[in-house]
Amino acid sequence: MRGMTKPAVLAAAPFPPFTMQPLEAAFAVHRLWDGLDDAAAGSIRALATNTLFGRLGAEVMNRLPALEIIANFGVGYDNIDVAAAASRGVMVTNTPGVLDEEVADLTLGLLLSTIRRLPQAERHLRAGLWEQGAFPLSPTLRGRRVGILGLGAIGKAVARRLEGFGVAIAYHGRTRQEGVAYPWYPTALALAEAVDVLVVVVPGGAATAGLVDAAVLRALGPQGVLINVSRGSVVDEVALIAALQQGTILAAGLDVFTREPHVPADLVAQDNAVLLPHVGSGSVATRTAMGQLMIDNLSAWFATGRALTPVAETRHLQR
Ligand code: NAP
Ligand code: 8YV
Repeated sequence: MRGMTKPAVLAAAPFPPFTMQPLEAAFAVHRLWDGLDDAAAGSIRALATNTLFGRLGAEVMNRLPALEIIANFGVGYDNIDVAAAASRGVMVTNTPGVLDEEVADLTLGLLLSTIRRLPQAERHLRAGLWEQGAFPLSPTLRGRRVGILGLGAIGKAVARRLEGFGVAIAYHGRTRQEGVAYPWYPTALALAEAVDVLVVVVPGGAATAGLVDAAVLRALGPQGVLINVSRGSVVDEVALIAALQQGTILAAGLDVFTREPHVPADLVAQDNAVLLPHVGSGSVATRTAMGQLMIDNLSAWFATGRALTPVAETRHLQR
């Protein structure tokens, strides 16, 4: 781009240095958290944002009359009002493909930690309690039936791993998938009735809000284990806390919460919950790949008018 003006990009969130540096090398980057005057706002052609940054709605887009593209650092884009973007002709991109295996690894780690009570066992040792007695025997993954709620890119990577663990697999999505041999259930409730582990990997947003409710938790049953790596909004957190307190289900492993980074004290107090601070994709290698794909989407857009990984709702805006 020597001799050419670099496109103005607004960073809505502070990205890690391994993303910020190449972003600033390629574009004229403005930082939203430093404030944005009207002249700068008028020059912004792209917005780079982060799944964890918070809701990016019409009010922000309205301030940016030259906005062409919003590039998300993350595959889930429930943080972006895509309808508002599409109605303004603004392209939206996300980061599919580069994080599936990492998130699936974490999901299996969380599942095993939750059922075999690994964090609790480690706390037992560190507290010097082993000298006083063995850690209590745990429940088992053996003989369980695992339901995957959302058999998409990450859900399939989870299923591939579960096959190696020799457990039965079933799934629910809005449609039965051609060429998938696992039993399909038409509702989340029907899936929960058929399994005793539910792994939640659907996208967040209005369509899935509260999909795992008190009835689904009841159907999972007293030996049931809930694993959520999708979005906190998918699970009714109040109903989940009650289910953990009352033994309606056995245990839960959660990487995501309704109001991150806040985690309700009643959830933290539960010994039958394993809680992680949204680290599914959180390795240096995978976050670097996500940042690079976000930047590559912007570069491709400015060079060719076509994004690399547009979200479905704005795919028609490819030039
Ligand atoms: P994906 O490939 O789009 O798969 C999503 C799956 O969910 C599809 O199989 C889809 O099947 C199903 N689904 C969508 N809407 C549904 C609904 N209303 N009811 C039931 N099923 C529905 O997405 P992905 O790449 O696997 O990512 C899934 C989500 O994981 C992301 O959106 C994000 O929220 C989350 N995530 C979390 C982390 C983390 O760090 N914890 C990291 C990455 C992603 P149908 O179309 O047949 O319904
Ligand atoms: C990250 C995610 O936590 O991709 C997603 O949807 O939730 C995660 O990969 C996030 O994007 C990092 O900010």
